[in-house]
Amino acid sequence: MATRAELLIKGGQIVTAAHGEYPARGKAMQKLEVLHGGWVACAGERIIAVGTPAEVQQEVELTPETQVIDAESKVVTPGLVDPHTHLVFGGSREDEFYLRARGADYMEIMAAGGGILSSVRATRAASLDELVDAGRQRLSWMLRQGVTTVECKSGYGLDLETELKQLEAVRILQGQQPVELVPTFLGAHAWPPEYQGDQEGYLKFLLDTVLPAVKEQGIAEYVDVFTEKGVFSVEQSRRIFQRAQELGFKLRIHADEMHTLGGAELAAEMGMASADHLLMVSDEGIEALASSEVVPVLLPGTAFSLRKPYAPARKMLEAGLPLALATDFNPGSCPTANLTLVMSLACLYMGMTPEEVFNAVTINAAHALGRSDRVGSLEPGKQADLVIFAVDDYKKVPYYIGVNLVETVVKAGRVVVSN
Ligand code: IZC
Ligand code: ZN
Repeated sequence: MATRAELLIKGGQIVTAAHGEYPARGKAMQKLEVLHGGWVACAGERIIAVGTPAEVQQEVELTPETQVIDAESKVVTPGLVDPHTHLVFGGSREDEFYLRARGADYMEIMAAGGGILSSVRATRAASLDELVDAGRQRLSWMLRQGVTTVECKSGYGLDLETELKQLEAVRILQGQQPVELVPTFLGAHAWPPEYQGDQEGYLKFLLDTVLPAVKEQGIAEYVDVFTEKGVFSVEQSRRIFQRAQELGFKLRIHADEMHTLGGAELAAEMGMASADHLLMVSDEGIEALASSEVVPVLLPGTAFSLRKPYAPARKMLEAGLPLALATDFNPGSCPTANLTLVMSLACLYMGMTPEEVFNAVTINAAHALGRSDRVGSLEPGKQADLVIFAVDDYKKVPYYIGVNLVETVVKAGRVVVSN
């Protein structure tokens, strides 16, 4: 007997990654499946049918109880996935925004004791409840933009207690609101004030104390390192990643953001899930990524905000790489929670097409978080995470820059935003 549909969405344009191997790589990123006048049926947390009205009616049972959403002349896409954010932090850094607007350099502000260290002071001072409240507000911004899965990094504690407090805030937030959260430990985000002049001491503390404690608590899925000149060298990063891998963590990296350091090569060497930023990636780095399974996560909002050159997306696509896009939402280099704005920036400044950017924020972003089997496309069996945009063509989503076109968001089969 056919499964009863609890929710039926009548498109409109049903837009999703082309069926096939995930992630979409290189040329395949230009393909998007667009079903005009299609329907999507859901039951419980899952999608149970996608197709023409006739196909869906044949496959599922529609009853008077089925909730119907009319999305005719609208666009229906998978819930968007943001695979790189620093969601949980105390305070904010609008003072630095003034400085940067007048030309101050992000890394110079950090070297002078501001930047990340300013957020470390505020995060250490914040209570768990304050972090949870701030995080919940930011997640509501994201959800209203159609984002249903978000990666969240720690890295504003740089001591055991505060790193765990941030990750605990993520765990609490998971139970308080609908966005699915993917926790990442980023204890190697900066050198803490207590260890100035004793880098070896902090590395030992991370390897011997903090990483095992984070593992023990089962509170993070990934380990990330800010591999950058003046922060963690490639050699220091490799040691942290090796220990993390031994403990069973999956890996992601801040790679080649301000300088060409070889973070991309390290990601390929260690089989990381993602290599993020890549503004300054070398040709060798691109080659190394091309012979790996690493997903490059590009963050054009950061290049925009820091007025830096954009990552060479077209070169990477020509090399056959599977690009994802993320906001990099954080209090310093990129205080935007708007993933659709990032899609516009990717089109305008990295030469990506609307088809490529949709793949980058859905199936490829899901793959970068190890979730492409569950989310990131509209297919029977996948979680019912969907967005309805109030435009008649998906190309208009990146085209209307910075305008929130989201009308409805469905998370795991439940309507969670209705504008
Ligand atoms: O707080 O500035 N780049 N980490 C590496 C950041 C930016 C976050 C911040
Ligand atoms: Zn980051």
